[in-house]
Amino acid sequence: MRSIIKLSKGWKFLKHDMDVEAAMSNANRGEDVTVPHTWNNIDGQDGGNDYHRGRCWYVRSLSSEEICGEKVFLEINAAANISEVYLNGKKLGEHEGGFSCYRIELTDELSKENTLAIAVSNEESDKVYPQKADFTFYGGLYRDVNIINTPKEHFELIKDGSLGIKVTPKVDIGENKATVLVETWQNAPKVTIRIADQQKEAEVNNGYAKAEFVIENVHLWNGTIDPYLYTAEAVLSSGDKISTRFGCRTFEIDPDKGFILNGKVYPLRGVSRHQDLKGKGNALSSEDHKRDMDIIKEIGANTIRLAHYQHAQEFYDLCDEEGMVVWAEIPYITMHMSKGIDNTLSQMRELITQCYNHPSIAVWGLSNEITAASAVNDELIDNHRRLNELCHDMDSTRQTVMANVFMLETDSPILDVADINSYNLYFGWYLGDLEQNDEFFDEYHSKYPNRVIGFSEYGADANIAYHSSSPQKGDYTEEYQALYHEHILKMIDKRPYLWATHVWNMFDFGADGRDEGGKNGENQKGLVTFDRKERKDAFYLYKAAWNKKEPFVHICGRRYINRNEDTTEIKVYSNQSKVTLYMDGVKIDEQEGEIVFRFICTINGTHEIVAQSQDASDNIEIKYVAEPDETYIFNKAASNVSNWFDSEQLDSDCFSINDKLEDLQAHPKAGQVVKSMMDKASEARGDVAQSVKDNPQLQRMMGRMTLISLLKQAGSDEESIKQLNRILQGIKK
Ligand code: GCB
Repeated sequence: MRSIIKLSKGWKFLKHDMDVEAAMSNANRGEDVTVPHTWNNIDGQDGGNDYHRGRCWYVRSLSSEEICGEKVFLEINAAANISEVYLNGKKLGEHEGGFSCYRIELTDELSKENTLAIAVSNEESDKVYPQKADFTFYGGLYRDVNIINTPKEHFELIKDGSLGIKVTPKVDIGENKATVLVETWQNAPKVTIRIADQQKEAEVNNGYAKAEFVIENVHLWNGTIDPYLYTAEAVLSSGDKISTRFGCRTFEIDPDKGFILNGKVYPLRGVSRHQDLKGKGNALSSEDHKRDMDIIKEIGANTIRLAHYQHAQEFYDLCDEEGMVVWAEIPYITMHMSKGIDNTLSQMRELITQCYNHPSIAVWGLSNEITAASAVNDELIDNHRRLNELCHDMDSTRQTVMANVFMLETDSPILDVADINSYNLYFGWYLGDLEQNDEFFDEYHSKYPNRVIGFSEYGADANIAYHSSSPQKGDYTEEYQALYHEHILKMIDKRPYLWATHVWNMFDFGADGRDEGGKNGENQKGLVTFDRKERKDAFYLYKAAWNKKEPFVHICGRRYINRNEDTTEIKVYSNQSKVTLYMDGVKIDEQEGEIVFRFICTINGTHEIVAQSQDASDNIEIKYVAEPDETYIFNKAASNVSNWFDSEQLDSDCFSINDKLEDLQAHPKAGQVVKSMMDKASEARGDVAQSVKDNPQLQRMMGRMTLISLLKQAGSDEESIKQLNRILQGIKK
């Protein structure tokens, strides 16, 4: 029999680097912690990019009840980022990579008294990914640590964190049957393998065995419609037994039709997820994972990009159970490291070994925005080729993909490596206009009609404290985020060839390097806040479009209470076809439509607004105020500039900051002014400015933006903007 014992209590934590002897002798002075644990749950979320990145220790003794098997293994489900395991002071192993499971056999080293000491480090490294990315690299033993006791004859546990069992279903949709290959690894001569009501005995050769089964009248794993799961089980005569779930389905991806599940077009529309939570970091409980899944189900998504690394097994399990189609990936992100090639390969090997049986996973992601801070050269392409081959060698059933940064030229040779492609675009947020998203995909699709393309990231930050009736890019209001997503939702709808689309991000997440939008340490592109307590308006936009099951109406702007205007727009998102609006009990209007319903109300005091459809209703309170509520404005300077600019009389024969960069650059004098301004900015911004200079795509895009929008984006101060405008007004067009 196998027993799995969770080592959650009894750990002493030492937040200092030291050798193993010192860790063991100082353990009693350590802090009592329970695992899952991270030491960055607070400092990794408060901004300043100054969270503790070091080598720390977890020490714990093992009781004789815990180590009761003929063979004893330690299972670490994640140790971020690099870890070393010591038993009674002797080093038994180490692991590079903070997101996958690994196991170490303890049997031969066990004594009467046993002390386990694990050093875990999230220090900077030039060979283990991730090192440069927009999220906090929480350090710690942040997933379960277990002891696995087995009989002498047992299934494989060590190699790349193997499950000991691999299941490959091949489905014939026309014949309505599946051929299922089950492979197992063990140190026994024979194995019994079962699926459904069938059982086979298999001989073991060199530790390897296999059996093939045919399932007639196969019950398909059919996405969110019917995510049916089978179980495969393997047993040894020693009593060691393992099981895994699997699903029978076919995935195809077509350049025109997009994603096809079990022979039917099945547009993948969903969200990305990071594995962290306000106050807890990445040390999540099962309830936390479950709640995330419930929220993703509520929005009606049918796909999740599990970014930017391997997630907890229990989350992939939830995806299997709920029918989510998953994009799984390794943290090969932002910047290639010459010394990190082996690490990309080992993280991919572990990801595929450990996640292979999940029916939800459709694609393996090779990298994310890897050309953001690295040149496309032979080494980068070669690293991707090796990853791509590894994926295909290990898994002949799934395709590979990359998530590319917007400034990567679409004719770059790196786009030929993965089977299919995807771009992360933020037009309408960081740079450019919303319509540029549409144009990008139209151009791509007409230029490369035979290539599969998807939209792997898009989003806009919103702080739920900020509000506006005239939302604008960069204002961090809940209203701009909602408008942004309204545009993208329509854009996606008109382009069914997009094989998958993923909102960045389902939840706000920890990015200690960020201090912006009125919050420190958070990326606020989530449709839901970091603590999961508030769903932003944009959440309901998608819910209205995707969730067909639960009738609802949602009135936007429930946090935008104080309104400095006599007439105000009330916007309702709903999956119903008719919505009636009432103010203070009086019917204002009734509208038929889809998803977005807009009403105008005249206000003069405090009002109760009610939206009603046949099966649902919602209500909010708003108030007329004589002065704008300053707490709703993030960037007061930028809003001052806008107010000033609106009231300024501009000489339209002369240039101004309202002109597009490319028009200014084309004029000898105005071009000179802009160039000297940009050179100054370059000096101040180093890296970023250099990559803008070297990038024709980015330059073209900036050329189409007005100078004022670029200045606002760059956070220029009010006085310099005004001064620049005065200079440009002195130059005749
Ligand atoms: C990206 C990255 C993601 C960031 C996101 C952002 O393209 O892939 O890791 O968090 O942009 O919000 O800037």
